[in-house]
Amino acid sequence: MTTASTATETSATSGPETADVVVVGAGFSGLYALYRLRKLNLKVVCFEAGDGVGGTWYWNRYPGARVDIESMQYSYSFDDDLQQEWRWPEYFSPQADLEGYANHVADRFGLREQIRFNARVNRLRWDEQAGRWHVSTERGDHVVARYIVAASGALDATNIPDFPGLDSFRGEWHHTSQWPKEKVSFAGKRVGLIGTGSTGLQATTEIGKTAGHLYVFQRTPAYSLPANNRPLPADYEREWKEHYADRRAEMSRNFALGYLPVQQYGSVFDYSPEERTRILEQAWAQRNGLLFLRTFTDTMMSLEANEVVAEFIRGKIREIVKDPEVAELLCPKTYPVGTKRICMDTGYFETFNRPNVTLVDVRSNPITEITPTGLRTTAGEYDLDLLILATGFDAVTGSLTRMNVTGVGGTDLREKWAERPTNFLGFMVAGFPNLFMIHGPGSPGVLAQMITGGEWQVDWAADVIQDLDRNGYASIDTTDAAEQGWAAEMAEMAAKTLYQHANSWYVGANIPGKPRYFMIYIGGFDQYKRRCGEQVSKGYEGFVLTKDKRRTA
Ligand code: N01
Repeated sequence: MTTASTATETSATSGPETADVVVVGAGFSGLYALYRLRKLNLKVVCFEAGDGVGGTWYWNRYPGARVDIESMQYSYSFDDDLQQEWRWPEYFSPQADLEGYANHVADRFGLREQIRFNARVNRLRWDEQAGRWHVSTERGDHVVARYIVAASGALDATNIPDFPGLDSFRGEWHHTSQWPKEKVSFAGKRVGLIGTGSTGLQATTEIGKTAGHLYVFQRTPAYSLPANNRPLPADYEREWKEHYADRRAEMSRNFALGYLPVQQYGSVFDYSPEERTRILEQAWAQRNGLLFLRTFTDTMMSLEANEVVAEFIRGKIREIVKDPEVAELLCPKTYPVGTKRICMDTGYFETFNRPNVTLVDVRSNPITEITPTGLRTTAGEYDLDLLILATGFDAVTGSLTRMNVTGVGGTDLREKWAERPTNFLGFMVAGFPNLFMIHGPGSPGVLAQMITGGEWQVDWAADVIQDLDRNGYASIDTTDAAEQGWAAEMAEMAAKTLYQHANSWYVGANIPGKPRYFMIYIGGFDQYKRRCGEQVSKGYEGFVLTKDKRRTA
């Protein structure tokens, strides 16, 4: 631990409202942060851009939006009464049920009164002299706080590609993550949908059922597995509830914070081609989505092993899709399976057997412009009444860099991260004291089950805040050296995996000009927790703690 002793006088408090902590975002992590920090008797204010709670599950209300982790797991663990009383109707919940759950939690724990809704944070400024953060919102709030917990979301900052002519489109258009609350009708309409990631697949499947005609503009095909979603049987729910404590404990100890009671079969190459196919067929039929990738131990470690699994999935696509040309276009061939977030679907490939659905290859014939009446590619023109952008997010860093954050010496976070989003332990950025990121770059965030991961990160930040207060420290920062060490540790682990072989949002490749860098800590949540714990137990090694002069004088 390094300690410094700089002036930490308080700014005049007669001006803006003051708080101990400002939480940015009332998604699942933000709600838990409110709950947890309030227990420390801190004054906490939460700013939320939307008019309701739920974060991702508030914004992404497009048709077909559904989680890809079982709801018995993808839910809060902090309160046993909550997890015993809440009932999930299906294995994988639709958006409405997740938003309903977030609202229930906000009401049950009385969190709503501390949340300022319709208040998008558009400025975070560190005042070095006072040792305080100034937080401003688009609607004019100004709060001065000691700490920030940025629970602003890893998949929050919308990516709207710079399509020429988008503003000229005379029909209705929506990005899937800013979907209107009012029902959008597709009946009798010519609908265009750009993007075939997890969102595009789910939306296509649902919209294809009712659209007059649906054109799906695909640049890169996705690997997708059957979700095998269905109503949650009562005995399954009962069994989970009886064993919740043990299962949560088991989940908290593993790589992805998931409950993974499935057999792994060793290397793909331990088996003959016939045996592999038999094992994969069984997994395809029985394993819910993501567990399929765990069938063999080397799928995510060896290109050759990965290709066996990838080709099995292509075989399934060719079986399902009747038109062989369309099937071939839907087969992903340019990146290993699992190196972009694997999708889960309920009839996506079957959708392309419908007469009212057309797949358009915009890899060979790129989109050139949006016109007042539709969309033009280098090969043709499509008349549309409704256009949907399922074009993803400026992931992991976007929600932070778009907030206009300045730290010590007025350093702008965007400039600091121009080459790569350096930080220490995925929690803190050097020169931006007292700002804790949740699910930010450098953390396992999106590669683990995010509700439980968020709970753990919030707990860590809350424990640190408590520790600082107890020991008379005013601020915590980290150092460039610590950041470099963490970056090297992350890069070394990422280099051993296949993730570098895909142009994914994990590496920022989906945003023009974004530095290409594997932003996620890939060592697993179990190892991540150990590493964070080690740094604290070694006396906050890698951090700089500054004494509160008023308390030591
Ligand atoms: O976004 P994406 P998403 N011209 O970035 C295409 C989570 N999630 O919202 O691949 C044409 O994956 C782009 O093409 P390409 C999950 O973690 C979870 O679908 O860049 N196309 C791609 O096809 C997921 O990974 C759930 O060539 C353009 C698509 O748009 C993450 O959110 C559900 C284009 C974007 O795909 C993001 O998923 C939904 C252009 N200019 C989301 N620009 C579940 O829990 C982009 N594209 C199930």
